[in-house]
Amino acid sequence: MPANLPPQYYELEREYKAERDPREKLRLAQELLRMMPKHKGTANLQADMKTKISKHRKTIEGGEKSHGTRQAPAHDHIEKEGAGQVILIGPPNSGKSSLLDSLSHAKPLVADYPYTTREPLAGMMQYETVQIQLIDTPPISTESFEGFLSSLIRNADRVVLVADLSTDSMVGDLKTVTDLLEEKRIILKPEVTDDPEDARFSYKKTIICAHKEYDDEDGVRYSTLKKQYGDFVIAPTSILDDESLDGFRKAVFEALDIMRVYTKPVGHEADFHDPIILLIGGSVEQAATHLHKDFSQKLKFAKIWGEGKFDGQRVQRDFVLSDGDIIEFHT
Ligand SMILES: Nc1nc2c(ncn2[C@@H]2O[C@H](COP(=O)(O)OP(=O)(O)OP(=O)(O)O)[C@@H](O)[C@H]2O)c(=O)[nH]1
Ligand SMILES: [Mg+2]
Repeated sequence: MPANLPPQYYELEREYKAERDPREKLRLAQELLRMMPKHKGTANLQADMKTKISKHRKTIEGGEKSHGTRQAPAHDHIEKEGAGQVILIGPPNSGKSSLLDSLSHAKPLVADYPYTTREPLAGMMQYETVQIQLIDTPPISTESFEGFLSSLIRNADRVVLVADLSTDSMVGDLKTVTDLLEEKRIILKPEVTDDPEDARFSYKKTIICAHKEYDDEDGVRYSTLKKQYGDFVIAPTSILDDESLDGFRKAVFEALDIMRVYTKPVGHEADFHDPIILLIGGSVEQAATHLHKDFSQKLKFAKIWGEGKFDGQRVQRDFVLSDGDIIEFHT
């Protein structure tokens, strides 16, 4: 029985064979298996690919666990922390490290020459009551594209593309970044859906940071950016302007499409320090499950305080919550 594989399969298989990064190789192998039509004619191929997937997994785990020998730290994966992981990417010298420096306690190297950052660095950014993880990265240009960047970007919840408003090469530099990402099958989009247009690509929800805004005399470059990237959320920033940095925090939070729900034990005040983070549209049941799986089963009803509700309004488990709601569970 012929395998009857689609042409995209062979295209992806070529990329798979050429790929050197083990995580990316694993991802491509999984994608190839997914693309394979599932019938008798592909049974051997399927088995073969499953073995390869298992081998790639072992290589990655082996690399992570290997002790005794000193290994370079793996840069292609950063453990997620906080309410979301957001990666700062962009052309050389655009101000990615300065942003992380101004928005977190991390201490990245900042310098007035390009190619300063060689390794990714994470820091936590506070936005009101939540912590969001930011990752600073090495620059992307025709001269340099670190192999680990693709995995880091794919794994992040959101992307911030940092545009440098102090330079005339802004538009060209950004295009270089998006072109190089496309070669790695990563597409930056203002909005993404659960249903990818083309399964071979990774579509990443992105906002644009219009950085060094004070160096854009008469706002010409900002207008150009607006024209070229009008569908994206654009946050103008400068490390010299705290208000602009607050605007950036808010834009990043909103881009994550998450909300905060505060819990209130019966007879006590609400706890505003450690909100439950849910995706927008989350229900009372999801909030309960977030606390504990069993807890949701025991739940009889909840009382809610928040905008557009009566204080202490009694609601059922399928009630959809909003950002900032206070919830009191009754079991
Ligand atoms: N005027 C102005 N300069 C800034 C701003 N933010 C950063 N810079 C300067 O821009 C230069 C580059 O900053 P970095 O933060 O090192 O830039 P980067 O994007 O991390 O650079 P690479 O790691 O080399 O890609 C430094 O001289 C910073 O002081 C800003 O808001 N306004
Ligand atoms: Mg840097």
